[in-house]
Amino acid sequence: MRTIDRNSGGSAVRTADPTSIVGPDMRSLCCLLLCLSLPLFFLSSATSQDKKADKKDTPKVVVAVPFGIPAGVKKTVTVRGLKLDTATEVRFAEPKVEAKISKKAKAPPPNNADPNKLGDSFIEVEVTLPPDLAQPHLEFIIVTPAGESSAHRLLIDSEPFPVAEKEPNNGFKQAQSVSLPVVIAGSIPQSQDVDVFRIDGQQGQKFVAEVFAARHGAPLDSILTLYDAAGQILASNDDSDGSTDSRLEVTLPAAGVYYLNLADAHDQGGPAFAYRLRLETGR
Ligand SMILES: [Ca+2]
Ligand SMILES: [Ca+2]
Repeated sequence: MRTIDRNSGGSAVRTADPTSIVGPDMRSLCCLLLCLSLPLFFLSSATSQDKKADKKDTPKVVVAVPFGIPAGVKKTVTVRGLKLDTATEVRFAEPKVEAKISKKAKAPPPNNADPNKLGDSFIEVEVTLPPDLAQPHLEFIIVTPAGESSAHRLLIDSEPFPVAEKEPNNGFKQAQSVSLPVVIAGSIPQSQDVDVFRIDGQQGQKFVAEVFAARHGAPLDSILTLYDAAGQILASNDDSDGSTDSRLEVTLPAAGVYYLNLADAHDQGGPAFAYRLRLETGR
């Protein structure tokens, strides 16, 4: 005999048999729920497998060079990464950005290098940022038939604009003279390249040099070395603050000429080995 439990709002069915808490209706309900949940389980399993397959084929951005461009003028940005040769669109979070893919190709890394660090393909994109942007950076994704990449950051350069590194600058005699403060945009395009910058310092002046490369996805593992005019090493730094990017800070011992050398710690180089080098003085 079944009674309606009115205390529970009349919706629950309870059997009169005190040894059984599941009556025939409840068993039917359990069967129904099981039948409904099994297809859901397989559907969910299939969906996660699809996601795994998607993840393997979805594009990935490693680095975009240059790291930043000014607003209001058309610039070419080269994006290296995985599966980019099938890219159909570069989509910015800001809808007023114009971005057109002008070239795409496979480009396997040399000497069996890790494609996750150097990419296996690239695209060239003609990008025009609207002139009235106030933020310091924008994010974009790459779209291919297999999916979308994660967001990657493109800096919006404003005045004073970064100074371009000028070759040849491979030793003290060829050092590129720069005035402080400055941000230098450069690269280590082939193995064993070094970039040397010449600065004028004051006695007791604090000098800070910081590389931004790995933090933008570049495979460059920078190392900075500061020399005095006589070629003696004053300071050196490979990795700083949990990154392979370098930073050194030194109080200059005398007024005069100093040379700062930037190189790859493993003497590697390539088109993606871009960097920005910020040089500042303080008290
Ligand atoms: Ca050089
Ligand atoms: Ca380093």
